[in-house]
Amino acid sequence: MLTIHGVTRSRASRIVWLCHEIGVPFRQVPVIQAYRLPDPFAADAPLNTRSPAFLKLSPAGAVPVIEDDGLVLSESMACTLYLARKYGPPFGPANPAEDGLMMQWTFHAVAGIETDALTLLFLHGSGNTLSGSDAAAVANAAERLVRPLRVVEDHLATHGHLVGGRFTVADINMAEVLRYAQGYHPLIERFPAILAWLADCQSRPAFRKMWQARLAEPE
Ligand SMILES: N[C@@H](CCC(=O)N[C@@H](CS)C(=O)NCC(=O)O)C(=O)O
Repeated sequence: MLTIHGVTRSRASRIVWLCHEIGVPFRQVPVIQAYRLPDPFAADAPLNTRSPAFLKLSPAGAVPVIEDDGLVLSESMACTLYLARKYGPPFGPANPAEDGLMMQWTFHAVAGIETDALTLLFLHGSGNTLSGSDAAAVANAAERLVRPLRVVEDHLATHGHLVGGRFTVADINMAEVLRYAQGYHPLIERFPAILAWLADCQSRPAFRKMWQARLAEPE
């Protein structure tokens, strides 16, 4: 059976969401991020990204990692694209052209959006009043995000979905990254097609099931 290593309050959420969409059963090992623990090396610390047992599986010390039919795979987007290709349409590619487009949108999310979107989440989303340098970091991240989000906005406004006119792994990968910027209203409200599409994506039963599991985990 497919094993997902990583708590749902991590990028494992993308894989869990996709598995619920496809209907593929999985076992989840709740490896937690070391930085969320007071002492990840304590004898009674839960399995975490600095635990020797986990480092054997993932020398980079990051979740998620999956194991499937003897394959050990890290990098969350590699995991979702692998599973999408393995199980095929409707969530995966029907042909090499769709496969290329699914990779294109996934790389656009990871290379062009994720880092700055995480800055918005961690700094603005903390709810703290921002100091001068943090406020500047948020403003700069938001400014850099305008161009890549405009590309997504224009595509969604005319096509409704990212690939193939249907909901696919590309939507999951992009939606999970855009979720980090979703709470930063001065930016996201400039993109109505993205907002409407995100609402649709996040109202899907498979997303909700993943989200419930995430909320059930300790913060
Ligand atoms: N590019 C990687 C990033 C993996 C990553 O940074 N994971 C975080 C959690 S979402 C992590 O494990 N951090 C724990 C640590 O750095 O110790 C991916 O998409 O899988």
